[in-house]
Amino acid sequence: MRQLLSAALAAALALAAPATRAQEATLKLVSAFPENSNYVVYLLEWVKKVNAEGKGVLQVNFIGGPKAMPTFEVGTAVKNGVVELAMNTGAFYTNLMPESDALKLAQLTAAEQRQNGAYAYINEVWRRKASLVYLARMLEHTPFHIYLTRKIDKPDLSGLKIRITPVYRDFFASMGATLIQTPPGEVYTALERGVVDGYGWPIHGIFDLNWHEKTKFRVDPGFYNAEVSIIGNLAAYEKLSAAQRAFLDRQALALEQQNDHWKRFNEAETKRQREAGIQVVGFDAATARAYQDKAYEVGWAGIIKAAPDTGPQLKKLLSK
Ligand code: 173
Repeated sequence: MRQLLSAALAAALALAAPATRAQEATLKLVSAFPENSNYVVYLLEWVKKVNAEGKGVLQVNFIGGPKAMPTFEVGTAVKNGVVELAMNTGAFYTNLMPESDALKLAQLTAAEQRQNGAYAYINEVWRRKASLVYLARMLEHTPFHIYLTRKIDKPDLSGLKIRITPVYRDFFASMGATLIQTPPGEVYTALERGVVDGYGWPIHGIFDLNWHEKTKFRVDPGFYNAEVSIIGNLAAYEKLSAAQRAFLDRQALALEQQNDHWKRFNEAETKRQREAGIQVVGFDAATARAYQDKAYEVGWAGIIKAAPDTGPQLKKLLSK
């Protein structure tokens, strides 16, 4: 009798246990941006929603940010399947494929990119070159700016040491800056020690890591279209069941469809900078126009030089 019971129990477990386990997939997620950035706060809201709606189907396990995995290593970790998902930006994984940094040059919204074939092309290139799936753009409607500890009166950065990532390299070099690359987590220390006289960053987020304490000026206008996206490991994505993949695609799309959030946040952050005493350095209309044109001109030239095979098509699909 005891034997019979345990055989029945074993059979029941063999049927039930693997079935429930196979139904629910868990994907590890890391952030290339600091743990205390507004991007992570925003991301964790999404993770909470995904896990509530994905019970029995798919769960996302947030591992951490640069404390768990250095910013510039996240792309490789996703490519190799060490983690399945990341919140990342193209500038942080140009080691895998230089054209990842082209997403900042988009003049179309993420929704328009899904309609005109840009999203499909990005996915084709990301898969082929880096074994990545490009799931959703979670940041847009957001320009980058130059922030400074010293004033300038024309678009000339000669004699200034400026913190960069690949986002700003060609543009700031064209204005004569001395370039110092750091991940976001090292900007405060670089400012504090006088290693840099300024930095590139979006219109929002300078309060997250207290950079406002060291920032005296913001240069207007802004330039480009800051990009943060959810990328995934291709093999892990393909291993999901059709239902799990559809669920993940749907959750990623829903995140992308919330991007008007950034318009409101950017307005609030601009106001907060003003209230914190950060002064705006502006140019006359013609100079401002030339400044922005130059940003795109050298930006695309850099992409096309580094990726002559895909750069021209990306430019065609992402430009107005
Ligand atoms: O670190 C950076 O300045 C950077 O490249 C970036 C990209 C997207 C959003 C915020 C920062």
